[in-house]
Amino acid sequence: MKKQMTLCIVRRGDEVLLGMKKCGFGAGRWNGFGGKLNADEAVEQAARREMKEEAGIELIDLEKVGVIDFEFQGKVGILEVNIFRSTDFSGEPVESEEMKPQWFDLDEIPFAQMWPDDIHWFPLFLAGKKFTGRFLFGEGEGNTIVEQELNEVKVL
Ligand code: S76
Repeated sequence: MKKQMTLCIVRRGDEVLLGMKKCGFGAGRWNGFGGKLNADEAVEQAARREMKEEAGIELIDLEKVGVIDFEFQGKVGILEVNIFRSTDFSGEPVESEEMKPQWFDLDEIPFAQMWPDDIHWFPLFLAGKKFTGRFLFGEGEGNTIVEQELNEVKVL
């Protein structure tokens, strides 16, 4: 069974907005903003809601740019992460219970403190490409990629 998730990264000129995840899945890592879909919610609607809940901003534009399936050895199920890019929003990012937002220059993205898959697909994201992929993580803290596949696509 696939569980759909959203992940949104805001780009503003030569910077991206990431958040330090303070608790739960992926705590201690810089990440985009997102999460699970509510019942009867569309993926894009969930992406907007999560951005508002976790960073306090309302997205003006939103484009789906990637879909990556994640699996974890020893765990049942597939996380289908729908990745969005936004370049315009209203409000100012504020810290929430879950996330501490921070802008990063494109040449200072903290890959060592992010999910290990990010270093692979971020270049496609930053180049304005669309992509699909699959990553299998080993047992443990999600530090080891066991299998990976990543493809640039024309349409999603
Ligand atoms: O960039 C990522 N964000 C997540 O929430 C999970 N990667 C990832 N990989 C498991």
